[in-house]
Amino acid sequence: MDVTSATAAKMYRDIVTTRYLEDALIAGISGAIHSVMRVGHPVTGQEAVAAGACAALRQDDLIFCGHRMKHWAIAKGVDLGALVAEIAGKTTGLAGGMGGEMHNYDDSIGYMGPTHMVAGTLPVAVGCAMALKLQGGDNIVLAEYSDGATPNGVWHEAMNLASVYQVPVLFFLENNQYAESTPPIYHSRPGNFVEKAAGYGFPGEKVDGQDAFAVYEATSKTVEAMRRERTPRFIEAVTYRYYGHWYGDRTSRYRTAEEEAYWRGRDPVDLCAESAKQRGLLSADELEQIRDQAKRAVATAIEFADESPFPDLADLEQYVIA
Ligand SMILES: Cc1ncc(C[n+]2csc(CCOP(=O)(O)OP(=O)(O)O)c2C)c(N)n1
Ligand SMILES: [Mg+2]
Repeated sequence: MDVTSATAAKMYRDIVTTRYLEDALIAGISGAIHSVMRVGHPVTGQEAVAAGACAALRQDDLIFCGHRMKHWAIAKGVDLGALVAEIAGKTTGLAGGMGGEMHNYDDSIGYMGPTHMVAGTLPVAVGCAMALKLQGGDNIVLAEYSDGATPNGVWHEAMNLASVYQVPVLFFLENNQYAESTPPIYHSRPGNFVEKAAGYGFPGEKVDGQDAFAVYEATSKTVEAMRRERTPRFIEAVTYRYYGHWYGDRTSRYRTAEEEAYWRGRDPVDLCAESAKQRGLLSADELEQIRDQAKRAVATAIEFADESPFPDLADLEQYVIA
């Protein structure tokens, strides 16, 4: 499949933007933001999964994601300032500062967001896919989740319903190989997720989640078929979470230094840059330009969030509906 320079540039921009934003959040360069987001979930190491998948989508395709969400939000095209402001609990955030990292969306670009409940978005994604099928267009729903979602009852129900109704939902497993400190071997048999999805009648494949081009190519092919056939599909992208489950988690309690070093040696930023150069799509200068722009965009977004106000105490009941 031919990849254009514009697609390569978008993937690289999304990957480095996510990396710089996460680096900044982890370093706590912003006091206001850092004080609020300590409970958050770092996405570093997993950037190419979202960048590759979203590059294969259109704006009118919908995505749902799990709690580890920043790379998905960025790759689907949310306003970076509004994303950071939401993480910081500011009124200018995607959800007015009321939702934080785990409750936010921007339906104008098809970013339907996460929830805090593992696997919680999956039945909603199936319902949306059903609506899209009834509306008669060719857009699709991508429902991202990680390995820890697969033993949940609601995952099985959602897979089953999508299969029974044959709706255009792409179950997209971002296998970062841990649910908190638990690897899949302890919670999921068989360990082969493609086989597991096939049990529900989903055609699927496994891709290298560190390689944005591989993810893009697999997702493009899959989505193309879904646009024609209006049926469910499955993709597993294998990736790795560089940091702990949350910012304060110490991975040395459950992972080896050798394992971490192996995965850091397959860094999605470097792999994307190398592929883009080797394929003749982006020059070293162009890659550097993209990195500079991304650094500036992250700095501007953080400044915007820092300067934005927190909600008033009086706003507390505004969104309470029961
Ligand atoms: C239904 C439910 N059960 C348990 C939790 C607590 N919890 C939060 S994140 C998490 C691990 C999820 O692992 P995975 O789905 O692999 O996502 P990852 O953190 O790797 O992105 C758990 C058990 C929860 N939020 N929701
Ligand atoms: Mg996981």
